Amino acid sequence: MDTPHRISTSHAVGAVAHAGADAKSTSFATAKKAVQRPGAPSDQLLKCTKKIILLGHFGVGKSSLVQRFVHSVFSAEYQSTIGVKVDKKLVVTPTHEMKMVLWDIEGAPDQTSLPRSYFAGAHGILYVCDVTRSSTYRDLSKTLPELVQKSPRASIVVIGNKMDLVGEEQLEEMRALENPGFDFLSSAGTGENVETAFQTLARKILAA
Ligand SMILES: Nc1nc2c(ncn2[C@@H]2O[C@H](COP(=O)(O)OP(=O)(O)OP(=O)(O)O)[C@@H](O)[C@H]2O)c(=O)[nH]1
Ligand SMILES: [Mg+2]
Repeated sequence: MDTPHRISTSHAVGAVAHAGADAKSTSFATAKKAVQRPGAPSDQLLKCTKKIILLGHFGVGKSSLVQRFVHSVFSAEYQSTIGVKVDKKLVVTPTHEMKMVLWDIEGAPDQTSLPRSYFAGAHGILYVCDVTRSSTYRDLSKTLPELVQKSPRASIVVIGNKMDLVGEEQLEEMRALENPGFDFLSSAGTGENVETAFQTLARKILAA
């Protein structure tokens, strides 16, 4: 499996696959070719269903990202998730029509404390950090291997969410860093890179 917390060129393909809220994508990866629409007519696309789990500390924006991605809405109100909330969304890639079953899981600073059932059968992990709180990404180099151990077959995308809350200068600094190792910066608030992150995860899963 790809080293999950590094930016790879495969992200660049996913980074521009969907027009929409984040059409002006600012993915970390340098997107060279715009793939605007899937290659095959929808009736020729292979159908699949994949379990995606959203993980990360409390309040980093997991539920907000799901709300933005599935329902195109955002609320500034914080309602902490208890347990897990499941939602669904169809994602179209050039070859597949993927039904993503999204498990929006309660926040936890220590992912190893979560029930094994959350991880069971997961094909993809969206690991969410909050760029305004370093405590949510400080331990990434320890956390990611733990996730791989718990879910060895899952593809992982790491995002630094709430990019709308930090200035451009700070964003540039974060982009230049090897660490913390975000694949994308995103904002559930504005929608920036939300579609991109899920598209990239879909493609990573299909390529695994
Ligand atoms: N400005 C801004 N606020 C955000 C963003 N994403 C989430 N928030 C806010 O952050 C707070 C927490 O968001 P949630 O989506 O509930 O976070 P969560 O990770 O699901 O939290 P838990 O369920 O407790 O783990 C809410 O007040 C959201 O409105 C973002 O991209 N930008
Ligand atoms: Mg939540």
